[in-house]
Amino acid sequence: MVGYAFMGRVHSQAWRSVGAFFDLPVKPSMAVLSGRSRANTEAAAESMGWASVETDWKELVKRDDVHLVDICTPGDSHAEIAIAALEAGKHVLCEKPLANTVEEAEAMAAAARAASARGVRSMVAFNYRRVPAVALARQLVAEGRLGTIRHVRAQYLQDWIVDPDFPLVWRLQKDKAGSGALGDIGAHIIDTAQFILGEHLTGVSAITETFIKERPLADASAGLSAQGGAEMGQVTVDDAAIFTGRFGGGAIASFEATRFATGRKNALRIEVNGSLGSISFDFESLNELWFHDHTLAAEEGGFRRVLVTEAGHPYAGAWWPPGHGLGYENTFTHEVKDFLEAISAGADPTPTFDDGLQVQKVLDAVERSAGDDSRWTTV
Ligand code: 4PW
Repeated sequence: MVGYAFMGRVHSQAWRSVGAFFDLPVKPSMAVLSGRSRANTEAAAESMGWASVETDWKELVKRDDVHLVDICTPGDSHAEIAIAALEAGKHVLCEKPLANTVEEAEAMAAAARAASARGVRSMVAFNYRRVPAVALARQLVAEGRLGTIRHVRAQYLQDWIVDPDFPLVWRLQKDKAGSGALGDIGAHIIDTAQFILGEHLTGVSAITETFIKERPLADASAGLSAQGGAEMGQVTVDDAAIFTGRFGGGAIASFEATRFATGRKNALRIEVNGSLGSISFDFESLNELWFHDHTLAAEEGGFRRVLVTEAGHPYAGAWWPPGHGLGYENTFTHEVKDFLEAISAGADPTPTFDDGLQVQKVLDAVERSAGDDSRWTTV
């Protein structure tokens, strides 16, 4: 694994626990963690269960005991690490968004296609696909239970940078993160919506906004919290992005990604309306999927709560008895489980780097539209 901050911690938890809950064809062994500071990387490796450390990811990629590289760094290093790892014959799991630009994502997808022909697999870490309720929503759509899809309403709402004194962490710097709320959390709702529908967005019209243009430089940061100093720096990404879009199958959609929705912590919400019914999901209640079956008599209709914790629900049976529920970390465990199974089966896992590239193209279309008075922009 490369990187040991927030994503590194949650991916480590997934690698540690996956073999205890799923009957796997191969057993992962956590060989080496890479980070720039030896002392910090050693401390992280010790607490998270990695057997050794490297201070240069290029050394990690060369090692014979490394068969899979998990990239948990900011977006500015994804392309270089992923392409080097794939060329060295290592399977690659890469955090989202796949890259900071479409050009980088194209190079990564090309490397992934070439590697796939040699049996080397890659996957982009859109973890919310692996929430049991989201996987169930996709099943219901695929089974036709919602009929023809007319509307998608997707939001990803957070509030962790509302305070103007919150420091300029890497997620607020274009050269590190590519974009702001758009790429960090908007990418998730784009992927989740496309996953549930099994279709792609074909065009968008967008606005973006940066509410706080300058912030204190960050002295230290961990996960989504940080301390700042007295010196100020420019915010170079969007704080919020809103866009409308159209899906290949004709559904129309609205998307909203913001870190300024006070009171909303990690509210990834999606509602889909079809001719035969609707589903509604909110990550802040991740064990629930709300389902309205429009084929019922009007007197019996209405949204009902499906508690997605039954053994027959996607992923849920491997964990706890019905009603005991899962959390954020479990979605990453499901991700690595599916990745290991695909490697073992000799198949490309999803989402592929081509899927990551397609999301990157949507992000790019959103930015182009927002920069051109919300002009309708083809993906
Ligand atoms: O990928 C996203 C992150 O970058 C996460 O799912 C949530 O938003 C938590 O942190 C950020």
